[in-house]
Amino acid sequence: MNTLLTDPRPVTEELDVLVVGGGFAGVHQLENLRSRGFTVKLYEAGSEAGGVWHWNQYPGARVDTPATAYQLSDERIWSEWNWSEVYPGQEELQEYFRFVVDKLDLAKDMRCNSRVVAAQFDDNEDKWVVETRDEKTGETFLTRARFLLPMLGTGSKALYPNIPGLDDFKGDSFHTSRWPEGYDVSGKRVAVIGTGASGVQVIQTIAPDVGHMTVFQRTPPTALPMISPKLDRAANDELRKTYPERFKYRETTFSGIDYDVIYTPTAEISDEEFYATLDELWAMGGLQIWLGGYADMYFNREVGDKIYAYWRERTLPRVKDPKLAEKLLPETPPYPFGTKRCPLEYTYYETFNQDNVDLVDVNENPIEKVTENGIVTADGTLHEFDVIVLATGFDSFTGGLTDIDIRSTKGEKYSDVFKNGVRTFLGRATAGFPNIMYVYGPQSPSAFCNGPTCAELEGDWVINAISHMRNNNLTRIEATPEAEDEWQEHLDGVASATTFIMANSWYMNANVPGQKKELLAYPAGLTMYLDKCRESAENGYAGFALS
Ligand code: N01
Repeated sequence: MNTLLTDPRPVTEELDVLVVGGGFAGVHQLENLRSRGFTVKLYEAGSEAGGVWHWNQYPGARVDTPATAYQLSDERIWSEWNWSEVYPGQEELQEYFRFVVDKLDLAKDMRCNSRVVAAQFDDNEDKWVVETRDEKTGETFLTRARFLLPMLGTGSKALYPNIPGLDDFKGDSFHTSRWPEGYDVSGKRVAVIGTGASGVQVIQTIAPDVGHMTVFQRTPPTALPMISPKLDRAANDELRKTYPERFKYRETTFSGIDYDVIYTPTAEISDEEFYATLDELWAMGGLQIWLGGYADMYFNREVGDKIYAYWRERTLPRVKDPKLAEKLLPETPPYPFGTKRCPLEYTYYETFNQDNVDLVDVNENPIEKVTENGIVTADGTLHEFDVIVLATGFDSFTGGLTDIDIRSTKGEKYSDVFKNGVRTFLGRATAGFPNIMYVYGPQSPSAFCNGPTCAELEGDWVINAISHMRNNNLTRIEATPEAEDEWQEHLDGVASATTFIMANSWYMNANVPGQKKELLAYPAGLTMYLDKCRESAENGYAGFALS
């Protein structure tokens, strides 16, 4: 048990609110709490704001939500910022964050290179005592804040595979989200483990430069073609006229983007109409056929299988070797279409036509161990490499929280409280952790919702709750166990009707060994979720104990 409450060190900062994390959610909190007169600071472990766009510097990192929706709705930003294309790359998003920080004058209230490592609640004061480490000097310091807002997103905790010998490798090895700045793979023998959205982007991008590449695939992705028109100043000016309407509209869609799923039951339409619609969606490119497709796919496996077959028919001709094609795009869908995230790609499938690119299906030929020189597979082959890239994803929903030694009022860690499954009310807060509220947290729409949309809409709920407390001289807000039970029941009810539960996806938390397999992204859509949040607030924050 940490002893921050009796720690003799002086408190460096005394705050109303400590925001942790400088992605979209954290930045929105900082600016809007500050403008309401709260004393607030944002601590960020990285050297600047940007969240995933700061950390994920692997070659080919690119957003796959159109920039028209993937941005803040603050007019001071969009009235001046110009996007260079519909799906901007990582560096452009980093520039965007620099622009936001500059425009809103955020830097003076941010502490970068500052990693929050522990927190304990002072029951007498209703305040969190927080320990933070300066990442440059290693020094630690204490902060006291009424509210602690961990705005950690779903990509802050890299997930490393449990492969024996990984530390023995003498070459270079790193996770995609820790790609060393400027690291060049030209001419090198490269292994990539993992074929999710990060794997697909890095594989297709480095393929022209590598000496040799072996891709270790566990589950084939259903990657969709990205079409990213360039945007000049005039195009940006035209788009600007549409932004206010788009931002309003994105609050009403299933995923918080500026297009929506099709709610028409597929049983009520002809096959002709079904496929004509798929043709239209396919022509648009991007995630349209998935997040803008027939909602039935999420409830009816047969519909998902039809879309899978449609996707496969269009993608199959791009892979020359039929055996390889069957690995990359098996005839039998490996999971219901849409229940695992569809990555976006340009040349992913053509990459495997290169003579210097191999695929190892780890289901058939598992990775046994890593040695000094490479990877040994079950068939006894030593695959020699200069570099091993771990595109193995994230401990997405709770990894950020469990990484910090935050103690509940009973002295428990999040990992203790979540050991039999995640507990939250509204994906917003957990009993035993007063005055902590999440945005984009587990059991909120999170992975199913466009980041900036939820950062703002969920974020505003938090800001309003904190303002409500100030206005009513309240100092403590805490989710009740009864509300958590009800939320769980609601989630289970919706989840059990969906095909998501049929997949071993990170949405199902199935990627993290030892954690409960459960759907941790709210599956009933953003609008229903916002209604539930509103209902609580309008009823005096029902589901929370306030004092
Ligand atoms: O991670 P993932 P990601 N041995 O978990 C495999 C967002 N994102 O970083 O599918 C072998 O999706 C694993 O296999 P399986 C986006 O929301 C956005 O790619 O679990 N393989 C899978 O293939 C995305 O969904 C953008 O069977 C192992 C891969 O590693 C989320 O981040 C770009 C393994 C992990 O895929 C995460 O994407 C990138 C093992 N031991 C990411 N362990 C854009 O906006 C794991 N795998 C563009």
